[in-house]
Amino acid sequence: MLRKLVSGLAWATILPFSLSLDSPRQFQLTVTWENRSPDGFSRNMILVNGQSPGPAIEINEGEEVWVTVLNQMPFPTTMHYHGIEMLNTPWSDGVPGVTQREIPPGGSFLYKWKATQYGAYWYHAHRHGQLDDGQYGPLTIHPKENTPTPFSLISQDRNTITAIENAVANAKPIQLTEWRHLPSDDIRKIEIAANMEVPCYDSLLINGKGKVDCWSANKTASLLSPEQKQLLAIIPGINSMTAKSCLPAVIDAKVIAAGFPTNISGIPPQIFDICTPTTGSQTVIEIKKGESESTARNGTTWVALNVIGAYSTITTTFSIDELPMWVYAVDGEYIIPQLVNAITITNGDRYSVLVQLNTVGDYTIRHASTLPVQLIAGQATLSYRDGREPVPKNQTSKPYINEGGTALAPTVVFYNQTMQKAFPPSPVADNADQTFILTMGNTDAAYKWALNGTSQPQTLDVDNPILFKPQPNLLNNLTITTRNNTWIDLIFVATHIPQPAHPIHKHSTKMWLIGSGHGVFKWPSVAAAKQEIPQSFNLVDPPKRDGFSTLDASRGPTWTAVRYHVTNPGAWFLHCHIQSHLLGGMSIVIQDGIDHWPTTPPEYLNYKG
Ligand SMILES: *[C@@H]1O[C@H](CO)[C@@H](O)[C@H](O)[C@H]1NC(C)=O
Ligand SMILES: *[C@@H]1O[C@H](CO)[C@@H](O)[C@H](O)[C@H]1NC(C)=O
Ligand SMILES: *[C@@H]1O[C@H](CO)[C@@H](O)[C@H](O)[C@H]1NC(C)=O
Ligand SMILES: *[C@@H]1O[C@H](CO)[C@@H](O)[C@H](O)[C@H]1NC(C)=O
Ligand SMILES: *[C@@H]1O[C@H](CO)[C@@H](O)[C@H](O)[C@H]1NC(C)=O
Ligand SMILES: *[C@@H]1O[C@H](CO)[C@@H](O)[C@H](O)[C@H]1NC(C)=O
Ligand SMILES: *[C@@H]1O[C@H](CO)[C@@H](O)[C@H](O)[C@H]1NC(C)=O
Ligand SMILES: *[C@@H]1O[C@H](CO)[C@@H](O)[C@H](O)[C@H]1NC(C)=O
Ligand SMILES: [Cu+2]
Repeated sequence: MLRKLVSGLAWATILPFSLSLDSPRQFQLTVTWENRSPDGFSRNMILVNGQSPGPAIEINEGEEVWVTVLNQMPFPTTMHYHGIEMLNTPWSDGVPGVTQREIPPGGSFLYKWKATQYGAYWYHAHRHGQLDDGQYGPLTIHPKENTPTPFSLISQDRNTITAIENAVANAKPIQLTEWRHLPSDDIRKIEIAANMEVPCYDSLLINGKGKVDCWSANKTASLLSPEQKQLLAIIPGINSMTAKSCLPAVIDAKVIAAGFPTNISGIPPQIFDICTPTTGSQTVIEIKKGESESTARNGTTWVALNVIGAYSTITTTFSIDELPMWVYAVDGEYIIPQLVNAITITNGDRYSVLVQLNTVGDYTIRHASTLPVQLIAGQATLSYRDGREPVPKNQTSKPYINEGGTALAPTVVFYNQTMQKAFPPSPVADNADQTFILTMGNTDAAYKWALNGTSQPQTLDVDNPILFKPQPNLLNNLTITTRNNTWIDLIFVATHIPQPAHPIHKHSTKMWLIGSGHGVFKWPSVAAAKQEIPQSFNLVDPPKRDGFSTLDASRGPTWTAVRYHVTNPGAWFLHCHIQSHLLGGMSIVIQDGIDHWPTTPPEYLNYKG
């Protein structure tokens, strides 16, 4: 509160409505459909207040937040606040057909919620593939005073800790995305016509900037993983990736289409085969020595970054040349810090990291895909300057990873989620009250997916959101129902082989990853499985997040078990965060706390635009 009062003083005279400390923090996000060229190629895309990524929403824990979304696009939309639990405000979660009606062209919607958490979050569209068209931005919540922090585990020096705290209070978002030259709805049409996903991108962006980088056949060949070599060998005569460093469509049709009939003849050649380089542009994060209070007395400057995996499909390796990173928070919550050189990042992930700058210079920030379907990488620059020292000439930083996302030396340490420990500890219940086993896989086409045997229709019944009228006894493979204050196990089983890892995201409250393994999950519950394979479970101090990747099932069946506590009644979406899987139907709705169902306020219930 103190911080807000101080920073609010300057505005008090011009913004009379914000005089009261209890008045909500108000933001207006205007979304438009306009021509821009993030990677040097011009196309129509979604801007939020004239930019993509959209402006940062920065608030303090405990504040009421009002976000007005004004839709000035020629199609409907919604806005979701990824990782925000929406305590007692499920109608502001932003999922069309689950929590609200769509915002029509020309319409607006007032999202009201309370910041009951702290840390790094993000907002993004939750309609069709609009996230891929640029509708996303960072959301940062500063913790309440006296929130215990893990920084004394990084340094015991009081002055250094103060520099770290100042860096963290000014954490800079690093938003990572793929980019395509065709709008998401066009890509979807191509996928449906081909009866197959087309996971081949034009560029990778960092904070909305990048370039089309066409690699020589030699460079691509030198980066091939053993798995990619194996895949290329499937069809005789094909032994190289395409000009965009993608697996050729014929190989995808054989492998990822998993036996379904496909028709690749209608796929435009620029999707897989034609690469036209651009100059593009690059994000530069400028840090000046001594300019902010994050420079310690001994001259070291600390920088905090909120790294956000805003990806559509890929998983990457993220790294900053020469700069080890202290990972101090994951999905918004503090952890016991891990000192690493690289982090594997997937769709929806947030990693808050601290780096220490001792020498002026330019340090390259990198992300590189690790999925077999494409070799692709992107860069930004962390530029550290001191007014008194000369700028180094022609300096290039030394990378930890290559453009295939692989460590360049055995000493490169990756972030290890298995070792993730909440700070302070966040215990999980010993037993679950209810278990749901959810199968993952395709249904009747290679572009259709399901969380339990039934694909969610591409558009839910957008005019009749489930929140407004829950159905307690629904047994349709697409809905699960719980009672408030119970513990729930969700066991995701990949039985159809092959299938990739799925980054499963749950709306509202977070989950604990209590176990995972290879093979078939042949037990009715975690309790039963634990009797036989106790080493596959951690119920003592498991990682807690709002999204977990299931285990890769390209070679055999796998299972992944998460547990969560029902504390916030409402209709919550549970889905794969790979956009083509989500659009292909890989989602279910959880009717949490059916016995304490919230009453939707009339302005949401009667919303028409
Ligand atoms: C590509 O690699 C081959 C084999 O390693 C080599 O002979 C050739 O000179 C390389 N071409 C270029 C353009 O670097
Ligand atoms: C395959 O796609 C092409 C181009 O879209 C179309 O003309 C053709 O009819 C399709 N073939 C089949 C068997 O569906
Ligand atoms: C300043 O202190 C930190 C540890 O608190 C240390 O890692 C760093 O190397 C020091 N910087 C200089 C320039 O000595
Ligand atoms: C800078 O480096 C590039 C490539 O490493 C080299 O071609 C160029 O001559 C260098 N320029 C100067 C001024 O040293
Ligand atoms: C991650 O940590 C776990 C538990 O300490 C360990 O078993 C595993 O080998 C580690 N993974 C990697 C890739 O280092
Ligand atoms: C649920 O999915 C299974 C396939 O896994 C299917 O056999 C069953 O009919 C579905 N149930 C309903 C109610 O749709
Ligand atoms: C998932 O599908 C199985 C098999 O059809 C079914 O028995 C089970 O009830 C379904 N689960 C849910 C939550 O719908
Ligand atoms: C749901 O249960 C949680 C945990 O016991 C409790 O804090 C909350 O007040 C309950 N919500 C309602 C609406 O009863
Ligand atoms: Cu998926």
